[in-house]
Amino acid sequence: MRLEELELIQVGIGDGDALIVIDLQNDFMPSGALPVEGGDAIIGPINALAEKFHRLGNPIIATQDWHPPGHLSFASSHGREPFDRYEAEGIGPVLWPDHCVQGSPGAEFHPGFDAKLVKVVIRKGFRPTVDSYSAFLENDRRTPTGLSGYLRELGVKRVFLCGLALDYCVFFSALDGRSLGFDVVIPVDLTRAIDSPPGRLSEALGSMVERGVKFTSSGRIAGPP
Ligand code: VGL
Ligand code: ZN
Repeated sequence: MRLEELELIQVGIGDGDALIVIDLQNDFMPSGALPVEGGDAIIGPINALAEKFHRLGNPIIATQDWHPPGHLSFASSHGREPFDRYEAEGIGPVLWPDHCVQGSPGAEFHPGFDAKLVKVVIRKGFRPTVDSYSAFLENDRRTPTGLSGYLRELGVKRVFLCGLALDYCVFFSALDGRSLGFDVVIPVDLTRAIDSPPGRLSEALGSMVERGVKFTSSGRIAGPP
């Protein structure tokens, strides 16, 4: 499935909606360690959407990939090359360049991201041997980040997911969000994909559609007057 084939819905922000901004960090920007093409182009439009949520009093949550040095998802930890295929419990399907190392400039939010509107930052991927793509569950598929409990306590029923990368962290967050009982909407123009290994993005889009994830665009989201 291709991005152009997605059905995009019209949607209004209402009670029970939260915005989750995934991994808008320097290392995922075009000049970063794990560059996502066009990753910087979505920052301004994400700020604009966050402003709408903020004005309506709806919560905004951000995630931050936050790895210790020598994390097992790094190719360098295995003497391998970035993007080599590698599958192990909690790691894979490919190995990554060293990225988002705790406290490093690459792990910081892009300076253009308006992080002052964010209520809670969920840091993930800090256990040395387990990766964490999803905002909800680590890659062992068992350990919660605490986000679903937080959202439930706020009365959140539907999450809008944007940020990086569409075929990894946004993808797993979307599927886990569905499994945990949330409606999930992705404004596709506010995301970008890694698409490695090849075909990854189209597979991810197919799985998300199958699981009832809805897609929209920033222009189709009605905000406050
Ligand atoms: C991500 C690969 C490795 C992401 C994080 O944010 O999508 N991808 N770590
Ligand atoms: Zn990572």
